[in-house]
Amino acid sequence: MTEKTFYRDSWANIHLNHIAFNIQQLKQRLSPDTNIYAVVKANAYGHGDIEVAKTALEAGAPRLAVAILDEAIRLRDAGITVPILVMGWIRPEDVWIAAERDITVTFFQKQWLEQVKKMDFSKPLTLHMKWDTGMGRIGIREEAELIEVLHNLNDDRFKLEGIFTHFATADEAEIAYYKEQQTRFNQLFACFQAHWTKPVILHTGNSAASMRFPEEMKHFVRFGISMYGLYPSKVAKAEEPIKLKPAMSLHSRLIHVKKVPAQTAISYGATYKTDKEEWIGTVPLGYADGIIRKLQGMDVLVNGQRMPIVGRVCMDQFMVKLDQSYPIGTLVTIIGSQSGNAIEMDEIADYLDTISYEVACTISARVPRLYRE
Ligand code: PMH
Repeated sequence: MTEKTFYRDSWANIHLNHIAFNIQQLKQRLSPDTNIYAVVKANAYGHGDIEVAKTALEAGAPRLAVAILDEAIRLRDAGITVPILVMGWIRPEDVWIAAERDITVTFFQKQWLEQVKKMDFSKPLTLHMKWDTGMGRIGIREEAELIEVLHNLNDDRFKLEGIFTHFATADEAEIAYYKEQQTRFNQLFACFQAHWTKPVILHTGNSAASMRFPEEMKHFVRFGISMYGLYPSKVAKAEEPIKLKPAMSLHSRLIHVKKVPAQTAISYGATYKTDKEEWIGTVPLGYADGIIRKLQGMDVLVNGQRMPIVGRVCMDQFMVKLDQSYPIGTLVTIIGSQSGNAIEMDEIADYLDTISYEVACTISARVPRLYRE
């Protein structure tokens, strides 16, 4: 794989072989009748959409899913020809390009179908219908709504290929609400079958549902976070239904090291003052790279040991309190392992009171991704 040249000492390693490994783990857990949509939205959760998509396809996930139309078009432009599902809402006036590029789109509104029927496009439009069984985000909720929408599928250009729903709590210890969503899906499906005879493919599960309840999955699952080697929740991590290998690590190097006396202020606002004489290192990563300001106080690894970020994180740099002098160029690991010590993305997520999904997506485009096989 060719890599773009870059001129900075900060980068993310993306282990594509780990992505392939994670897909294989899930495949072994699923019934052979259940296939995988590799979810590569948001630049593959920050990992690089095209590289991850190609790896996932080679590893045996035959289809891709994204959130928005532009993401699907990017994959088509990269020469990817497999089915791609846009899971979010698209504007009726944009369906022509979805049809043109053979991109599957999601629908759930009667009004949307009415508008699309008036649009000027000739190629077939492949559709997946979204049901809101309890997520409360997008989708058909009621049987009457479903029947009305089915009546509006009277256009020769429409091809209803699939139906899907999304679980709100499949990663939690308490599974009653997950079960309710299953029940609601089955009720809507019974209604659907009474009004529609052609075959459709069904997909319900995300990472959590597919690894925790594999026998309940339908024709496909939509595999996102765990394809990247991260568990969807602490509950899923403790249960460990499949083994995962994190695909992303984040590294930089010390670009400046200095010994400062007690009472020396570090960074904007002078919020940190040294207690005594201290070694301070400067790392060329900042909030513009996704090292957000709230990470002040979080540890990074230097020489295999934990050292805290001190003072406010700047746009392009942060400072770290070192235990001794280190040469310029010393490796700093923000996410990943060094000489047996590790800082997982989950630990950063906990520190920020968020989830690993958000940490991964926040690593900005300015950080080069290096693809490792
Ligand atoms: N399907 C849909 C419709 C989704 O929105 C997502 C993730 C997935 C599948 C994959 O889920 P997983 O990553 O847990 O496997 N969507 C989001 C979201 O909207 N916010 O966080 C994750």
